Amino acid sequence: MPQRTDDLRAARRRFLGGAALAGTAVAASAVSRVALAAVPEAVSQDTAATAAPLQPGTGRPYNPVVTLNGWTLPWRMNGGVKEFHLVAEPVVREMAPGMKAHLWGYNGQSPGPTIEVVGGDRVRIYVTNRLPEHTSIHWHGQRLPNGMDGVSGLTQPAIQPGKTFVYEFVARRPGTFMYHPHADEMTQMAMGMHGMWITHPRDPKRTPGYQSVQRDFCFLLNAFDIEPGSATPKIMTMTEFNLWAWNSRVFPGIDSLNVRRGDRVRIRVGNLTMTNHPIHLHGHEFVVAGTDGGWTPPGSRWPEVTTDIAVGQMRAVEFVADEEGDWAFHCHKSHHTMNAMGHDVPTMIGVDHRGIAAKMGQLIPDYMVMGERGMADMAEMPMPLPDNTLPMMTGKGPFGSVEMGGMFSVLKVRRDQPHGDHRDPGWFAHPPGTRAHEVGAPLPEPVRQGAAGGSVMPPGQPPQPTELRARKPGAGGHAGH
Ligand SMILES: [Cu+2]
Repeated sequence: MPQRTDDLRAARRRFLGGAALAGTAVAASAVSRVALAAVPEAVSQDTAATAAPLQPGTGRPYNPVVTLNGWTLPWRMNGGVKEFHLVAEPVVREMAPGMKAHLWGYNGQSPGPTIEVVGGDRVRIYVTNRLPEHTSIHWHGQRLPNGMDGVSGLTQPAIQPGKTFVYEFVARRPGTFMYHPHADEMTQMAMGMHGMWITHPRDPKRTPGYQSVQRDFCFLLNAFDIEPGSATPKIMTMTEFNLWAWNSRVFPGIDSLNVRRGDRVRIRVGNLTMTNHPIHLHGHEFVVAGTDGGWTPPGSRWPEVTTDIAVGQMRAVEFVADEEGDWAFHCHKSHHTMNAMGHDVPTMIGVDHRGIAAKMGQLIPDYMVMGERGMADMAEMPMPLPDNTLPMMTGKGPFGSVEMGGMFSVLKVRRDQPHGDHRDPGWFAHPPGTRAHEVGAPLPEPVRQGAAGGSVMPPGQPPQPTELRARKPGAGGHAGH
């Protein structure tokens, strides 16, 4: 049937062209009846850049999210149903410039694309398995028919390699969700298989707890154990991960969050690592406006600058970005703002290494002394690294190295950032007199506490003899003899 094949090809070209060129979903009218009967084309992404928000061209309107170092999956409307096609497959993910990981993901990247729908949408998701083993997808947090919950063995047979399954349900509850396999979870999640799902409110004004924002960001917390010099995660690792990532990116590979001063900002974070992450924002207070269960009643919120996100949880924090500048935004576990390196390095602060390096150098030409003044030298050290390995702390800021890796980014607040523009405005120019700087004046002698006592341990007290008084059981309260 040459005619039918040509129709299909043309429809596919239109579908792909619309998605790739205009960055918008394709109108259902552009796709022929024949093509609609087929499984929709799977759109793939080949870059880890933050895609511009995908403005909905079809279906109910909504304000799209920005997925940090990610993208939103285009869909097609088919008889009033929103149709998506996810492909589970091995991917190569650049975690930061200079380091690529061999992961498993969806549609070319890890994490998979964000899925954005509107409350009340009927959603049909085709899932094709191009992995070497079976899989399934669980729609974490959703209200849906039990048989669509995606737990292989429990609610459905697993999707075997080469097979395509279809899930269909109505997105009932607005909020922030995730998706991930519920088949060989340990392997597939450790390899980077997960994604975000946003259900926008159908009627924002009548959704309790929901407030419209100018900027709506989302990302997942994930973690990998990839040995320096290699590219594939060790899937048996339970606690000793060495790459703490946001959307399978590590600083300085994580894009900044760029907003206009005065914008109301929402940041949605989902945690699919094996530990909790206290996420901390500088310069502003936020409230937790959304959790796994939906939008929180405004009366239950309190201001925070750090919120802990437990394993399997989602949090949506909101604030008004009313302070200009480059504000650090990071996990507050200090080891989570570092990249891969041996974690068995002894603490050497205060150890005098003079002479050691020269002696060792006669035996081991590349020997270098690490950490006797702290570990900050590591950021500057011209140390030979194995191929495909990031330095432990690598970021470059306008005033020198930013001694971090891992779960770290920057909230950039600018008065002249155009509305709706997500491009990086560059580094902040501090107004004169508003930046910490070196003092040139001579230092006075430090004032010491003069007298012994108070909080100072009195020196030179001779040890006092200790008298031991034993009490015999049942001795009627008499002291020992
Ligand atoms: Cu953390």
